[in-house]
Order: sequence, then structure tokens, then C-alpha cells
Amino acid sequence: MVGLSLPDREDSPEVLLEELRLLLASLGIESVGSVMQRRDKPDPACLIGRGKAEDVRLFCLARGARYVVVDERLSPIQKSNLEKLTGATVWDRPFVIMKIFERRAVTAEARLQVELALTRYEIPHLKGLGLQMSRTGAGIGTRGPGETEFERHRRRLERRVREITRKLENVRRQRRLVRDRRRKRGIPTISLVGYTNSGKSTLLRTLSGDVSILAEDRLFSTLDTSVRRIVLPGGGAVLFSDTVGFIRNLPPALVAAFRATLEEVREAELLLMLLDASDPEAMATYEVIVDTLTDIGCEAIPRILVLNKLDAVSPEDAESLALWLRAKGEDVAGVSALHGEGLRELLKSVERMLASRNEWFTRPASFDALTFPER
Ligand SMILES: Nc1nc2c(ncn2[C@@H]2O[C@H](COP(=O)(O)OP(=O)(O)OP(=O)(O)O)[C@@H](O)[C@H]2O)c(=O)[nH]1
Ligand SMILES: [Mg+2]
Repeated sequence: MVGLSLPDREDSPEVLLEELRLLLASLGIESVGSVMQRRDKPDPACLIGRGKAEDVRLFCLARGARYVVVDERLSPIQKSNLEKLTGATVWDRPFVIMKIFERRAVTAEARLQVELALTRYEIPHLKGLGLQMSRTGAGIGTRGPGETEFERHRRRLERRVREITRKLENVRRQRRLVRDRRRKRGIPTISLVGYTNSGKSTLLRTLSGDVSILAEDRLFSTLDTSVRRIVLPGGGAVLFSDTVGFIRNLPPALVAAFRATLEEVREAELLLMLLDASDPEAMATYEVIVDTLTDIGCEAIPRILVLNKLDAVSPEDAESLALWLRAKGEDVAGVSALHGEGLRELLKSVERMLASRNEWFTRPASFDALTFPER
């Protein structure tokens, strides 16, 4: 793993590299070590300095490493230069995240979205490659065989991008219809958002009692939206929707490709924003979630900050984190999604928030109250 330490960064490079190690582990790739370089800005030609690249080459030789994974976004030129200098296959962080998404995508929709992101990512990288091919292949006044092959491949990819975009357009239309139907029936939707591994699926699993919802200790378990009907303590029914999590430096190609999924979030009446209280970097993680919500146009939706995994931290740490979050203007509810603690209070807050904006919600109860597993 190769990390850069840049002066204007908020996140420490160690934290980022540790996260990269987890990301790689979830692809089944073991990391044998990391090399870090402190720079004022990235080198335009190969990201790190040439001397450092030579260190990386020797490091790979000594450790038998086959991949060099850079914790940054690489331009096609930087990638191909680094491959030449290190003799290893070079990946960058967006590519790693996309690879995980590719592996986890189950539904046709998620698969299409991932393929779109990967194809869009591949096209500019292909251009770098194409230049080399045409240089070796082309003579004066001729079109080299390399160039034609490259052109053909590029055209194929561009055709595929158009095809997928069209299919996803249909998905978005269908989703819109479903949402309109829900809205007519007056059922509010509440979206669970937050960092990957913060416990969104666990919360939905405990609330709905549906054990078929996948919740695991790994990054990006969930890529598809799943919706469950939940009855609030006062008797009103709402829909909770669980979806893909966020991460630091989420590749823009993925955000764009997952538009259909993220639009579900944008249409929600209320957000439950989960934060893992046991994350030592919880404050920095909070900022990442807020920035991502702003990126996808959801910063104005009313929200409750759900401070999760309270069973895994000391009450003092939890309290000081909650104080910090309240000072940021957040409405904080502490829970343990895993053990079902604090959920009744959380649902009451949900009820209060909805009632203050939604007439429908103050209608008399017509469902049985929900019971929670208490520890
Ligand atoms: N100790 C503790 N662990 C929890 C709690 N909630 C969730 N976890 C654990 O955290 C891990 C991740 O939980 P998930 O529910 O899969 O997290 P997620 O936010 O859905 O993650 P992605 O789908 O990957 O974005 C699992 O191992 C859960 O058991 C909690 O309240 N306490
Ligand atoms: Mg999940």
C-alpha cells in the first residue's frame, strides 16, 4: 500500500491506510506493508517521487508483493508510469472500492450500476494505453493496427455505457412510480444513512425482526436498497429503507452510477444518520457523512443522529461524543442496534419528528404496538 501525506488533509494517512487494508482484506487480498510519502502536492507524473517509486519496487521484490495499491485517485498517466517504475500491477483507491462493489452486487440493478462505474472508469485509462498502441503501430499516413483495435474497444465500451444508462433510466422511472404510490397512500419513508459498517442493516434487522437482512462485520455488506414496514409506538406505520453505506473518498463514478439507489435517500421524509460510537475516528467520520449527504443533495432533509454501538464504548466516551454532536446542531439518539437498546426512544423521536411535519401522522393508531427485544 502506498499513502501520501499532504499538508491540507484532515484524515491522518495512518487511518486511511488502515481502512485501505480492510478494503483489500474484504477482496481477499493480504497487504504485506505500506510505504508513505510526505509531499506538498502529488507528483503529476507518478504521484510519488521517482526515488520513492524505486523504494516501492524494492519493497515489492523483498516481500513478494504483486500489487501496488495507492490510496489516492490516479490519472491514467500516473498509473502507467508507476507500473513501469515498480514492475507491479497498480490499483488506486476508487478501483478497489469499485471492485468490492462488483463482488457484492447481487441484484440486476446493482450489477448494472457497478458495471457502469467500472466502464466509465476504464475509458480514460484506455486512452493512455491507446496512445502507446498507436505510437508503436502507426506509420506515416497509416492507421496502425494498434489504434484500430483500441478504437474498436473504446467504441464497444461507449456503446455499453449508453446501453446501461438507458436500462437504469427505466429503473429510475419504475422507482419513481413506486414512490408516488407510497406517497399517495401517505406512508412516510425513513432512510438509514451512514458510514459503511456503522450498523444500518443491524438496526433494520432488529426493528423489523427480519433475520434475512444481511448484517456483517465487513465493509459494504449492503449494496441494494431494502425496505421494511415498521409500526411506531403510537401505532402509525412507516417504511424504513436501508441502503449502500458511505466511505471516505467515495469514487465520484460510483456516486454517479448509484444515482437510482441514492435517489431513494433524497426522497425520504426523514433520515436516520448512523454513527458508530466505537469508531475512534467518529468525529472525522461524522464530517464524511455530512459532506456526502451534501454531495447527494440531502443535507436539508430533517434527520436524527443515531449514535450506535453504545454497548461497545464507555458511557463517558459516548456522552462526550453526544455533546460534541449536539453542539453541531444534531438531534442525538443513543442506541445499541445489536442488543435492541434505546430503540423505543428512537422510534418515539421518529414519531415526534414526523408528527411535526405530517398531518397524516397524527391520525389514530390502527396497528398493534411494536415490542422490542430488551436485554
Ligand atoms: N457491538 C455492536 N456491534 C454492532 C452494533 N450494531 C451493529 N454492529 C456490528 O457492526 C457490524 C456491521 O453491521 P451492519 O449492520 O452490517 O452495518 P451496515 O451499516 O449495514 O454496513 P454496510 O452495509 O457495509 O454499509 C456487524 O458486525 C454488526 O454486528 C451494536 O449496536 N453494537
Ligand atoms: Mg448494511
